[in-house]
Amino acid sequence: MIKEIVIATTNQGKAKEFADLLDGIFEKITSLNNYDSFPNIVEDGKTFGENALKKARAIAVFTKKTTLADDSGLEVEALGGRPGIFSSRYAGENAGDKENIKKLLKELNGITDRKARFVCNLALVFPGGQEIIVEGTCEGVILDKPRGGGGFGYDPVFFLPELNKTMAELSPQEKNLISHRGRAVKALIMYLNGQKKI
Ligand code: ITT
Repeated sequence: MIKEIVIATTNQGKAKEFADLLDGIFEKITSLNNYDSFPNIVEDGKTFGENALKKARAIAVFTKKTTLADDSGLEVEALGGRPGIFSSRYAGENAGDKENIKKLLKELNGITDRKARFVCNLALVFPGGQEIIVEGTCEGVILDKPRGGGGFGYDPVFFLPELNKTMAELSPQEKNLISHRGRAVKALIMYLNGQKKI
């Protein structure tokens, strides 16, 4: 079994979720927040999978350690799948979560079809070169104002009708059980355990 894994992210929200999701599976879990410097990776892929693989490959070469990268985002049906791969920079290159949410709500103003889904692609790259990609999704609807203080990103406006809560109103454990990231991690663990071939 793999002992140590580097999560190729600087996003604190993601890093925290991975620390919980992978606890007990790997002995040591670090992220780019543990490194003083690392290569700058331009996310110029056309899909979540391409971007995840690009991040994982670059950081695996840099660290020489097994590396997991997440590329994820929000796809809104009425917006033709936007913001999609541009979710983190939807309102601009240096935009924060609040600005991105504000832009999303403005674009959806007056639109009744609020269906959306979160998508997460994970790329696991081993120092020897083996690569695994898995995907997880989570369906919901976009509210017209934020609710809840948990999670990160678009969580306060992502409503889960079956739970009658936004993603930001779930505990970290509840979010990990049903989220796109939680589902992708489950698929990855199944693959690593040899239960599923890709
Ligand atoms: P890294 O590339 O360093 O991992 P990033 O935040 O730039 O960090 P992405 O390019 O994958 O990562 O963008 C993902 C964005 O999608 C993220 O910034 C959020 O806006 C949104 N997102 C992804 N997962 C989310 C989640 O679980 N809850 C809310 N928003 C999420």
